[in-house]
This record gives sequence, C-alpha cells and structure tokens, in this order.
Amino acid sequence: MWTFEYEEDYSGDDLKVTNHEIDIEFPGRNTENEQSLDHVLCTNWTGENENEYTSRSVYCGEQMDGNYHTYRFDWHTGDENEIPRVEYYFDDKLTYTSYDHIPTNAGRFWLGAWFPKNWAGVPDFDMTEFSVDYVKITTFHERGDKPQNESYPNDGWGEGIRTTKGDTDLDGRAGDNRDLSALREYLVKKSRFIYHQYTASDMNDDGKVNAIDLLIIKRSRSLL
Ligand SMILES: [Ca+2]
Ligand SMILES: [Ca+2]
Repeated sequence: MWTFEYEEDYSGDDLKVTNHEIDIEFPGRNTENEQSLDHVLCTNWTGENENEYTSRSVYCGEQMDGNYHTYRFDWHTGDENEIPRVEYYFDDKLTYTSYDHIPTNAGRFWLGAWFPKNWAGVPDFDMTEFSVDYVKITTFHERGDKPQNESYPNDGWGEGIRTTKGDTDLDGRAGDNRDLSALREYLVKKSRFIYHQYTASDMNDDGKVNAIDLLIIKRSRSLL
C-alpha cells in the first residue's frame, strides 16, 4: 500500500522532481538480505534521488498464516504539537518510526498486488488473490499539510474491463451456456474467479456470488 504524489518543475535550469510517497511493501529483506515475507519494506520519499528517501526493512511477524493482518502508517507532516514523522504499525504494534524525508503533499492512496522485476523475487504460482477486509483513513490536519500539484494526474490509468451482468466468462456475451458453466464451475469450487467475474456474476448486487445469481441468469434466459 502506498501514497503517491509526483511533480516536475521546469522553472529552473535543471528539472526538479518532487516525489512524495509512503510505501508499505512486501517482501522485505531478512538479516541475510534475502526476500522475506515476515519482513516488510517501509519507505518514505520526497524525491527520486538517492538522498531523498529513507527505507527500512523491519520484522513484522509471519504474514502467510491465512489470517487478515492490519497494515497502517500514521503520517505526520508536523506542526507545533507534532514532529514530522511516519509511524509504521503492523497488527497495531508500532514497529518503526521514520523522521527523515517526510512527505507533505497530499497524494492518492493505493492498494495493490504487483510483482516488480528484480526486487520482489520470482513468483512460484500462476494465480493468487489479494483480499482486503477494510480500509480506513483518519485525517490529522496538521500545519505541515500541503496540497497536491500532480504534473500528470491522469497518466498511467488502464482502460479497465467493462463488465456486463451475466457475462461470467467475460467474453462479451452475457447469459449463454458458457456463462452458466463458468459460474457453475466457480460455485462448486473447481475454478477461481478474478474480480471482474465476481462483478459480472453478482446478478442481484448483494455482494455475494451464489446459487441465487445462477438462478437469476437461468431465469433471464428463459425470458428471452
Ligand atoms: Ca459470456
Ligand atoms: Ca449475488
């Protein structure tokens, strides 16, 4: 998870890049400097140069136990009551506090699963899933807070996948035999769905995909 705000300033002789970012990223590095899922990278940035970020790999305990864990950072831009800092918490335990290169500019908050080449290791699976139980943001409103001024606010966004209700196999046609069999396969747990398949399959928008949705697709077919 991370916050991100990026600016390019061409007003001087040299391009000045502002990169205000806070990262909680897995895998971290253990004491042997190997990738480790019981360590996590905690990094905060104000620019992209070597001397403009602080990164620490900290021990946060076993993460691969099938349970939800809480990941949190408290971002203080600072004022008369607060020293500028970022506090990193894992399962509600303060694990590390950074006082250097503390961002001030508002940024977008991101959650994501990705596999960057080189530093994240080699995936040993074809597919996995990233489950989020909840997201909570509480504002501090400190005097160090600065507005965002993104240079490319709309750059880098994907087209996304347009889903149609009933098109459970995402082939562009809704409610045919393939969609019924894709949903049946999922319901008997023989197959996995990606997020867009859940959206396309949840016919009654109750947040669950189950036999009721299958019945709704069947009924809609009989009405055609
Ligand atoms: Ca289809
Ligand atoms: Ca449903």
